[in-house]
Amino acid sequence: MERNALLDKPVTDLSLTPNVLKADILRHLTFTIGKDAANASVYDWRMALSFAIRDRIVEPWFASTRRTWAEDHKRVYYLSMEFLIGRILEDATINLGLQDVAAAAMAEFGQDIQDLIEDEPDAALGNGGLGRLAACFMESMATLGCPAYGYGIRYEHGLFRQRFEGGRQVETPEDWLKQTHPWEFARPEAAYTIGFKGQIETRAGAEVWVPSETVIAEAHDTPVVGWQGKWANTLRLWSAKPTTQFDLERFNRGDYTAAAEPETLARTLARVLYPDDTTYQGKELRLKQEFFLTSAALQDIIRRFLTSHSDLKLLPKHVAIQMNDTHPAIAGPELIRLLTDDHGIGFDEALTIARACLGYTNHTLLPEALERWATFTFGNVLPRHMQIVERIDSWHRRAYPNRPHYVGIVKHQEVRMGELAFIMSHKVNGVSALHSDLVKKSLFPELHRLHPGRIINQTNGVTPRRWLKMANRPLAGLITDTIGSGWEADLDRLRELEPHVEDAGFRKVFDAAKRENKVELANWVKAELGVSVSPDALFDVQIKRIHEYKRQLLNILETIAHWHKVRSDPKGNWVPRVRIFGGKAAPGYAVAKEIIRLINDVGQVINNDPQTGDLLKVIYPANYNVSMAERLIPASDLSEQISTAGKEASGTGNMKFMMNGAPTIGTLDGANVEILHEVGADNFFLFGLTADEVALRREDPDHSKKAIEASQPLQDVLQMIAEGRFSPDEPDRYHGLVHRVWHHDYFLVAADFDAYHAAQGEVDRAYRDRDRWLKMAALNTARSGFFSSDRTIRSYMSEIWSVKSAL
Ligand code: 26V
Repeated sequence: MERNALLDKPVTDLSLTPNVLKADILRHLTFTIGKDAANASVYDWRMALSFAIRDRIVEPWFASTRRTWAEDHKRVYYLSMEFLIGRILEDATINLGLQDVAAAAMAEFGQDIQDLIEDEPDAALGNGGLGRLAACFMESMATLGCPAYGYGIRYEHGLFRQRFEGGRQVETPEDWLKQTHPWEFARPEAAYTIGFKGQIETRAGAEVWVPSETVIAEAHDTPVVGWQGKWANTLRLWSAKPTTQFDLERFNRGDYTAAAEPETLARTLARVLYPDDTTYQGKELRLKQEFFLTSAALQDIIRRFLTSHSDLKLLPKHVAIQMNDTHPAIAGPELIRLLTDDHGIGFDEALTIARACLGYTNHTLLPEALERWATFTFGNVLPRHMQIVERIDSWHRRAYPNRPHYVGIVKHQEVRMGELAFIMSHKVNGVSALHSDLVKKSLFPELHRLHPGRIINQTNGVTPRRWLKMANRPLAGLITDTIGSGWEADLDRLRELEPHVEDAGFRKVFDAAKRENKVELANWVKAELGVSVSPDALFDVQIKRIHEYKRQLLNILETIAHWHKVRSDPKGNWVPRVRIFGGKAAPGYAVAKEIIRLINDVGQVINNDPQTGDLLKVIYPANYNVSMAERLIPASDLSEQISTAGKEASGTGNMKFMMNGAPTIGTLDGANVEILHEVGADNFFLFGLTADEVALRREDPDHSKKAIEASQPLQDVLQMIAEGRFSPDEPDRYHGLVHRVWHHDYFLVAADFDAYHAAQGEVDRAYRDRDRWLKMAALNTARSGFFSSDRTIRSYMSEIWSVKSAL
């Protein structure tokens, strides 16, 4: 298509000098914030800078939207209950290429831009991997010029804040919207009514849903700008408003609580992010949140489609909808409902249209995290959808007469959201090679047989703009000095570093870059925790949600074994280590909380042991979040990815460490398998049972007892914990925990202990050989190109969405 030159012409000039930007900042400080430079606080300056930067995004944003309309591009709609964005200011500034100009402008106002950057609270609208992946995908879609909208919920409170009291996790509400959030635009005109409960009535032969509760979903748009500002997409988050402000009639009748019901529902709906990604609980409010997001998104999608088209049969040609896990899986029935009940299309045709639009990504195999709703709850909250789900299920049963009787969407009075999402999608994907294989073999074996080719793999990735360019300036600078610029959007080019790895001069600078990050982290640890750590020590880091399957317990047990060994020979040639932990436990997950307490208790003892001193420290800063990851990962020497094989769907932190030159100690799980493949066995510390061996080992009811009896170091460690060495004020604090390792060790901590201990010994040996270590570290960076989320998104675009770049 011929490009209209006007579309590409920016209204304002993006090429900026510090003086132009300075004028803009001052204008915003004065007229938007209403402050005088003489008494502006860091917050005021951050607001002024953020608005000045935001102005620069609006241009590519409008241009992108105009071009999408003018060229009638197919659009991607990414539906996700979580977007774990983190801070926005620095990311946007870097993608616009304004970091130096902005720093210079702020310096002239006497402000250190770093202070402003760190003043911004994280947008923490997610729990962990799944939400952070959605944020990386948004950035990559913008970078690649893939016309896309992210749809989510504008939670008033993001993931809780974590504190430690006596080593125990204490949660407090997160409050990111207390201050002005300068990145969004409220769109009160983009509002939809969302219904719940009520009855189905038959009117003129047609079924009509008459909800008894309603709320309004109101849009808030955040532009997401890609690398070099060439394209920008929209993250549209919905907040809830009451349909009727107040029911005066009911109030006058004395029914005060009922009068306030619409307001109460609206106030609770988007109030808080569910913080438990471990165990699924059939909570009605969660189902309402899921429907709220999904219905608002689908109404918005159809409205936009009908602005320029009239035949809804053509929807799949113009619209691709991705369901991020089953959380928005109500999209299948809701799309059918809108097409049939509101637009008069027949059921079979509506089902065909819906399935051609929808794709489903599975992110977990853990049975306890799989969503299924009691038909009672589901039918009560969404009575019309219950009918449609049953109709989909019986259609599928008839269409596939070979379907075994035990397979289906509605079974044992439950609606299984995985099966629903599968049947309503044209493509189902796992998030790493191993995981996708297990999705076929163990999660949906029968559906896979009935629909061969529907399940595909899309190995996760992370955005190198945030996780390398922004988070690790020293290394990013070295990369650009060595291979030139352009790698940021073409990460396979990091391979060009490989020949330099043999160059001692290059290794020296690589080492210096890592050290600079480590010194900075050491200073931060001192300031935050009051613990001194040496930047010459090996920084060994495990940061992720606390889960039994991720095995932070294995890590801390091995830490104790190591401590025990060092104490027995304090003059030995030990590699000094700092074992760093970070992560939150779901508030109701007692076992995970016990592990947190143990790590902190062990840290107390080890960090105050004069015999081991600088040789071993245990550091666990509270409230791990995206910003903390950006600080820790570039300063890491060793990446801990030690989940029980078969349990971690992919992992994405593992990729960030690799990019930042930290070799992995890990099991053959999730994307570790592909990291090992890319980096080579010489540059990866592999240990532990494979997924198949795990399954076999579990058949022996005494596997943990046998493993412990065969391992003196593990016996000693468990003995020390059981005796109260780390809880002298309450010696039996960990009796339960020790008992579980002996007798109920589902995640095979004991079975993998010796192999992990040995692999840690390998790490020490490799670290002592400076040249060997630096080569390993640099090769990890050089071979990490595959893990750019640009590669992942290109693959979704061609294999699932059939969307072309608009650039
Ligand atoms: C589950 C649930 C259950 C219902 C209540 C709310 C809720 C919220 C979150 C989740 C977790 C979904 C699974 C998840 O986060 N999976 C992670 O996805 C990452 C991105 O694909 C992947 O790297 C991690 O290995 C995987 O654990």
